[in-house]
Amino acid sequence: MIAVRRRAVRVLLANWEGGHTVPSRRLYPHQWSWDSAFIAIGNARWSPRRAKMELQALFGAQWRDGRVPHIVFNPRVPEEAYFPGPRFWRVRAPSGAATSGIVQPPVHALAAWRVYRADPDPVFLRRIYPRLVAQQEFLRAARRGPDGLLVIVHPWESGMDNSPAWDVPLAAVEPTRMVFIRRDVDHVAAAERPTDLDYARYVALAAAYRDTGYREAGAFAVQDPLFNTAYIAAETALAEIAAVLGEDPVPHRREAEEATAAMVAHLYGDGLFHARDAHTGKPLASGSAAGLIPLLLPTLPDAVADALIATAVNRFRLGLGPLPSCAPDAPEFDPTRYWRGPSWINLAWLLWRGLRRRRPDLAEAVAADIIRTVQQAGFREYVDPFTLTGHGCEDFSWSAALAVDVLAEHRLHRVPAAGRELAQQPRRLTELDDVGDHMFA
Ligand code: 2M8
Repeated sequence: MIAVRRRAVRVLLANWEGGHTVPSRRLYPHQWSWDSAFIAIGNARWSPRRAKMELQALFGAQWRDGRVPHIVFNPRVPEEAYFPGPRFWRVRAPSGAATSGIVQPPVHALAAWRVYRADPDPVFLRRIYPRLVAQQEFLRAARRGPDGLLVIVHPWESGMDNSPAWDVPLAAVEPTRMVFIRRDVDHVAAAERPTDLDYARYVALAAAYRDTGYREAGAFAVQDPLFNTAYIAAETALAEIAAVLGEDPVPHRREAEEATAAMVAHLYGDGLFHARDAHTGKPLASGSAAGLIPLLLPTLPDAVADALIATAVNRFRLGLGPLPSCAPDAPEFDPTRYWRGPSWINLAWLLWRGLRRRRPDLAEAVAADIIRTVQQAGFREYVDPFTLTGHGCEDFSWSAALAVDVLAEHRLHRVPAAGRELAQQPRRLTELDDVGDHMFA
């Protein structure tokens, strides 16, 4: 276990850019929004200082309207290193940083709250709170429909880019005629990534949104259960943060309750939450694991939670192996292609958090699978849920960070006594010593 934690911290150190962490040195050489939240959650366990810097760097590129862009570009990285880069997005944050103009699931308040819990620093909390509130206000102002649900305008905003849930709405998007060079397939086998046709549609959608000044949804407008859950979990975390800061937590709690009720009313059916096409009002039934993530919500009705758990066990094989990103019985399931079946540690982590209160036994199984995955495959971007063979890039930051978080929680009651004593001894790790981080805190 200690070896896993050390290896994970080494990945995080190697991907550290001095103020933020890249998801992967070659495939994703800039700062990504929800990656940074997951990275901060893991870093809080060994270097709260880096965890705070990570979130502060991201929110340093927040736009005036409150949006937190999904990529903050590193000016030292050449344009050709990643597509679509700054020349495509053509926009800068007030800080001067080149950014993208779309967003990702707002898991940052949850991250900030966990960072504070690991290192109760009121100055950090006081600084970040208004920024987190502004992030939520942007989503309410720009993305909320009359039914109370948030809309995403690009598959990249879901974080689960080529999820089978997007197949139908994406098919309605006219692929771009622009000539572009994909950089992702220089680093990862094309068979594990979205197709060229998917990419031509992603680019068309992003360009169309850009051309409205990043204001008007185009052909793709969907209500995603994961994105909406992240938003509600953020309100729940903001209520905790507000209470510490002497602000009023009640509006955050009320918002979380109302938005949960809206999700149940509009996105729930047959034991799983489903995305919905905001243009047509039609559900996008897909077997995506995004539909299980609402288990995170504290005011989810018990009957709904029980049904989700039954689905997780029966359709997603929970307890038998790592969580697939798509139910293996769905016709679109592909165990090695990106978000269409492989197991991703961030989804497993969210489910782990969601199961802890209701089904600690299953939560324990999910946590054990996360650790088994990284022990067997290393910190790969995703793994085949049946064979645990690693796919996508290596040394992927959130796989390392979230494994550190899971281990931190499990360590004291899972690691045998001798291991525990060892863990409490100071260790020499010179890269860490000089910055005051604490490997085994
Ligand atoms: C993937 O998405 C980017 C586009 O944002 C890409 O494929 O180039 C997704 O897995 C996304 O969830 C993740 O945040 C990003 C960086 O890890 O990579």
